[in-house]
Formats: sequence, structure tokens, C-alpha cells
Amino acid sequence: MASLTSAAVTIPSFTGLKAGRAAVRAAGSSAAPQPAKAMPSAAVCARASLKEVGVAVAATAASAVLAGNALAFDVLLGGDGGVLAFVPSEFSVPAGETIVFKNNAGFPHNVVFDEDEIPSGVDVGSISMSEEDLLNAPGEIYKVTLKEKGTYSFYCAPHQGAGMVGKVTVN
Ligand SMILES: [Cu+2]
Repeated sequence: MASLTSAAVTIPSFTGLKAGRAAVRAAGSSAAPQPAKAMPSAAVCARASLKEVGVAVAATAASAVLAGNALAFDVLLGGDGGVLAFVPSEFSVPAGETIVFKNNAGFPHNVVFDEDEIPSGVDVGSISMSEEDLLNAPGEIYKVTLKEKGTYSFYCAPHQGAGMVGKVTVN
């Protein structure tokens, strides 16, 4: 469900970006000194950008198949050297992109958002694991999708004292 939603949100906005760029190019060519040439070259631009969009959508689909998730941001729980940390511990994601926390080393871990350090109006219970829930096995994941823009702080309950804390900015 989560990956479907993410794809549905992402692909139209990406296409929109391309269309916006094509519009700028078309406007540029119609401002050219010879209006007779403006029409054909604008048409060529439009055709070329349609091709680009096709390629972009195909590339997105291919990476979705490879990753199993259209657009996701991966965070490791525990560094490869055994350090008790989120890797990376500070990052940004677009609103609606799924964040995938993956058990890597030094588990058990979990992901608990700090109710005092999330955007107002966001229900902390809907985005957090409970303090008691733990990811025990290698490769186990916790996924969350943040829709409200702002800064969110989170921590791993077992390792908060060891500095396993993180911050994500949703924009
Ligand atoms: Cu931990």
C-alpha cells in the first residue's frame, strides 16, 4: 500500500516538472526573431520532451522493480562497524516519501518519534513504533511515511542514552 501511494504521488509531479521545462523551452523559441521558424522548432521541442518523459517514466518503473519500492529513503539501524547510530542520522525527504529503517548491526533497535519534536498536529502514535517494540532480526525493517512538512526528531529506545538519535526534515 505504502509504495503504491508513493508512486502515485511521485510520478505525476515528476512529469509535471518535465512539462514545465518543456513549456519554458517552447516560450524561448517563440520569442526568436524569426516567427516563421518558431512553430516548427517548438513542435520539435515538444516531441523531444515527450520522449524524455517516456524515458523518465520507464527509468522510474525499472528502479521500482529493482528496489521493490518506487521512492524510498533508506536508513540503517546501526553502523557497519557496530556503532549504535542511525545511518544517516540527519537527512531530508520530500513529503510523502517512505522512509525505510533497516536493522543492520547492534540490534535490537526501534524507531520512536519524540512527541515534543514533531510538527504540531501530527499524531506521534501513528508514526512511531512503541518503546517496547523491537526489531530483533537482521534486515528487519520499519517503514514510515511522513506527510506533514517540518522537522521530526526520533530515537532508538534501547540506545537513546548511547546517542542513537536522529532528525529528519520533511519538505
Ligand atoms: Cu538502537
